[in-house]
Amino acid sequence: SFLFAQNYQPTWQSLDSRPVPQWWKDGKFGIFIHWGVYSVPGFSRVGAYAEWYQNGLMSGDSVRIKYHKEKFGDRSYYDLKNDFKAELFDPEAWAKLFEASGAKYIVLTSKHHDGFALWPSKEADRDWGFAWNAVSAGPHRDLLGDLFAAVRKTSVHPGMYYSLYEWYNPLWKTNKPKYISEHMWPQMKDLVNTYKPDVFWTDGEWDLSDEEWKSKDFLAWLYNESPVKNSVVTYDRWGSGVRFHHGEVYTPEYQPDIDFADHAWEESRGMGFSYGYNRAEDAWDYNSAQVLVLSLIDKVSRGGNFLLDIGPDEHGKIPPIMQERLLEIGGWLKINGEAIYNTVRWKTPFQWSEGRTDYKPGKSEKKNSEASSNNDIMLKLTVNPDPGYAVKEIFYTYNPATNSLYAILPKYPSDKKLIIKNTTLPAGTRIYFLSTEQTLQWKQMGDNVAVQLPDYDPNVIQSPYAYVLKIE
Ligand code: FUL
Repeated sequence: SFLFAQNYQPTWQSLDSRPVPQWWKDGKFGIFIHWGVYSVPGFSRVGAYAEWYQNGLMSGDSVRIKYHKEKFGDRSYYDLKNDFKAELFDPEAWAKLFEASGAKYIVLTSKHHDGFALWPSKEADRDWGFAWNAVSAGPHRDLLGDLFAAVRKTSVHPGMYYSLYEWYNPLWKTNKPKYISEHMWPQMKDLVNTYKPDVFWTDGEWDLSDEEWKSKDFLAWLYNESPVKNSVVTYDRWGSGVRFHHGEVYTPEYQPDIDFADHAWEESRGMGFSYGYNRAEDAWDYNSAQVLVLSLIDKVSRGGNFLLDIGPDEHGKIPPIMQERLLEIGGWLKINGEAIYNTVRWKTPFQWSEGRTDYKPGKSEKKNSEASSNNDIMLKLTVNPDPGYAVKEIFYTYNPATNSLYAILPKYPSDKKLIIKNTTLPAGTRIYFLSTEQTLQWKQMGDNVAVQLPDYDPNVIQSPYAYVLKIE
């Protein structure tokens, strides 16, 4: 089909008018991958980001400094590149895992704040003055290119993260305009032209303004002229003060309580408390599959996407606990995915539970109030949650193309009754479990719909974590 020439201006008014590509809005679930030299130590105290290891060493973090001394002696952070070998890296296996998880896109760190490039970037080596990319050093392999090639053979869209700033790049330290024009811009264009990412997720923007980064010029180029002008998705990290104000997709980060009713958004977080792999974390620091599934549902019901992070190790292995979580999420999506993909925020994103005896309000929470923040369920889900604590009784999603409403229940009601509030259904509406396709009895009771559920039978309702009713 003929595509009209695009003519976005380098102003937020113009750039913000670009529609978010539909594939991304429909996809809902992506996998973030933080992988680099920081995967060698793979360490921080629990609760801090392991990918900030180098910064910790330089800024006096005693926990990281002690660990480094004991494990690496006098070796510098840069020396650790020699241990980043990725000798077990199997991009085809990764791609298959991603597809099996039900994710529709990935976002790989092409370069994090330490400046190490996962692709053969000549600017990296030139401006650091030594080998500082994955082909000239470490694995001696184009990790980004190889992963993109494998992912392209699946239904998953390849995307990348890119840090604008680099903590200790000599050029950044001495001449920021030169760093931007001779290092950053050429790297960004190289990445887009060579690898044609469907997602370009910038970060590390906060030190300078969007004017200084020339972000709007870059976006105009990306949207008007680049090879991915029709497919690429971008975010809001383009300069200090821009986040949550301009840009395509807003990026809450470990901020489950932030909600945007009228703007595209995607929350990212790790399975535990870090993006980069953190060996200090134990099994109980990881969210359960149920919590991760409920996190996805919670965001999707509010019109958002979920970018769930994994941290491969220096050998190129995705830690099995992360693989397992992804497969568990994929198992749920296989049965219930139609309540997630291609849906939009319904007029009522969720319904609070009423009169729940197991509900224990926390400090910042108000009971059964639409006015309270959205994080009630999430606060408890962040750490070792008891799913019985869920205070959202029903999450809703809606597919406008098929006019189907989905009611997603984190907990099977013990009285087998479900009241869908403030909803009038036409006679002849069918309500059934996605997992069993069993048709259920319902009746209109004033403004509410009462649904009669069958006895709970785990052998029949093969859908752990959350139960989905389709209303069509
Ligand atoms: C942050 C970074 O500083 C973190 O390391 C991580 O990459 C996260 C997604 O963005 O701002």
